[in-house]
Amino acid sequence: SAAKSTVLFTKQTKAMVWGMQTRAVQGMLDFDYVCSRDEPSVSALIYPFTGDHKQKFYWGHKEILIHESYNGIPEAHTRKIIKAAEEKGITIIGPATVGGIKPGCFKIGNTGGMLDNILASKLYRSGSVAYVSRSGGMSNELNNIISRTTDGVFEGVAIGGDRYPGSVFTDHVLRYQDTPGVKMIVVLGEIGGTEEYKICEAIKQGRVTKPVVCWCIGTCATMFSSEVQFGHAGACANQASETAVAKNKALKEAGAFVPKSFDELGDVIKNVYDDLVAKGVIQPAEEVPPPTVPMDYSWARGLGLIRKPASFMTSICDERGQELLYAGMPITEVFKTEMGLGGTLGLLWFQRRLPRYACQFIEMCLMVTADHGPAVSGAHNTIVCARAGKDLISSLTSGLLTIGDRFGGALDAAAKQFSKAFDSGMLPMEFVNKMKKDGKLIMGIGHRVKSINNPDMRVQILKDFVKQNFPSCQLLDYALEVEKITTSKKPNLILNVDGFIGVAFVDLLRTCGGFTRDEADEFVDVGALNGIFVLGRSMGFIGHYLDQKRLKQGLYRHPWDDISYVLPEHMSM
Ligand code: Q5B
Repeated sequence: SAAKSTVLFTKQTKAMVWGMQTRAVQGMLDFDYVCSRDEPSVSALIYPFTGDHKQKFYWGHKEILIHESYNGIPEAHTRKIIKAAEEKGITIIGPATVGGIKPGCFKIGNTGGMLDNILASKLYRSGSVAYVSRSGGMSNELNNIISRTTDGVFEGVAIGGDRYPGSVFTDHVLRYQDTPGVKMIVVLGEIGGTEEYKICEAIKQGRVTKPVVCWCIGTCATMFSSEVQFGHAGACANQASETAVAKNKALKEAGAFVPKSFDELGDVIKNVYDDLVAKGVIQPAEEVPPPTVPMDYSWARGLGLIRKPASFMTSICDERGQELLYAGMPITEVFKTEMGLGGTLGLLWFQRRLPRYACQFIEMCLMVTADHGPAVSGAHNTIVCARAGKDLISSLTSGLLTIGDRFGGALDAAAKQFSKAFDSGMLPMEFVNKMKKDGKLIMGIGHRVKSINNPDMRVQILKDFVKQNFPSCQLLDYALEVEKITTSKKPNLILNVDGFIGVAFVDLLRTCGGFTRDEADEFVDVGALNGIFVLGRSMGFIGHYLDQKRLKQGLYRHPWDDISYVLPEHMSM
């Protein structure tokens, strides 16, 4: 088999990450960034997929894309991989481990923990102490201990808890011995197996000359009357020599620095390090602060480290909890109280639970505005659009876009004009004359086909309801006085359906007890009332769309005999 390199990781080392490990990859890239690497260490994520995929990650403040590629090596091939690695002189770490880290160069996956830990343990730059442990979790503790007692970690590897790991303690201890930057070695062994005795041999034979600080965990096993299986597969003493106590004793006798307990490990590491500094073997480098990596937003927010004003405010509906809330009312309650569509609209548009008569009035408005035949501007547009082969939404919006001051969109303007005149104390006659003088139409007055001789029953139905149920309808009464004047001039200048709903809604908002005067005015100012016509008439437009499709009507073309062609005279033949 080929000779293995002593250098496992450099600043150019690249990784392919198995699985969709996005957090681990981001952790690796943040580490790369604080280490001032020129390039990210992850070149691809190996993940089953179909098609070309890219994943977005942060590189400092910037965003970068990393490829995903498909692969699927069955577990049965693992042994072949180990054999091939042996032949090619490749070191395998694991498989059951988080991996390893070389500060300033490269880290495998989640080794070293999150960025705060990496910064706290100064893993962004190289130190003089190399370690090898079995446990990945304990390797983080070693990062912490070594960073606090020495100039830091040179390299750390957790070989994993398997009974037969891809590489063993001595593989790494010997590598560290042969690596010039490593000045002392820390080994965290454990109960089970005999690997630590190979370190003893290497020390005794003079193969390892650098100071080795070593502790085997699991000394408490002797307190149990029977054998204890610790967390790792190999962590069980099958004979006396495999106990942690026996191995610690042998290591001490071989010349390793062995503390009395794990608690003393940091002190022993510090003593050995201080001695190396005193002898001039280690010259601690000047500290250079690492580049700043922006904090991950959700992490920092979770810890309460940052705050930011929301870019979006909402107050009518909350779907985040177990139950949907309409203006704070759970949807089950909305149904329990049988508030209907009017009540639901009250919650979502006005954030109020409206009185029953108000909910009924809203529903009646939606019913009377639902449709007024195919001839009106909006329905006509919807029909033409549907016959041009367009879909429901296009046909509906084509109709809705016709709604405006002249057709169906006069509710708010009527509410405003009538309120302003009424609130300023203008008499109905004065109001009509003023509008005439200013050359303005009175919004909510006039109809193409309805008149005093052909009354609009929709308006009559609403009028009866308002008169019977509203506590007061002063603005409606005022508008009816205006209507008397306008219809005396022309019979079609009636208070139309838009005008009626506009003024009656002002009465509702002002007198139902749920709104202050300012709130009532604000709803009119922001255009809430036209919404009633839009919502109601959507029912009709959708009906017309479905009707045209059902009747299989072809493309509409307006007949020539219904068009008056008035070309400029000088152009005519
Ligand atoms: N004159 C509605 O006009 C209509 C006057 C007026 C003072 C007025 C017109 C108007 C205001 C806007 C409005 C909602 C265009 C209507 C609706 C829903 C619908 C529709 C449906 C449905 C009708 C003739 C003479 C002229 C005018 C004068 C007219 N309106 N004066 N104030 N408001 N109203 N829109 O019949 O002296 O001869 O020059 O704009 O409220 O859209 O069913 O169809 O459910 O779908 O075309 O009900 O009134 O009258 O414009 O030829 O005017 O009356 O100044 O006077 P007409 P015009 P003069 S409801």
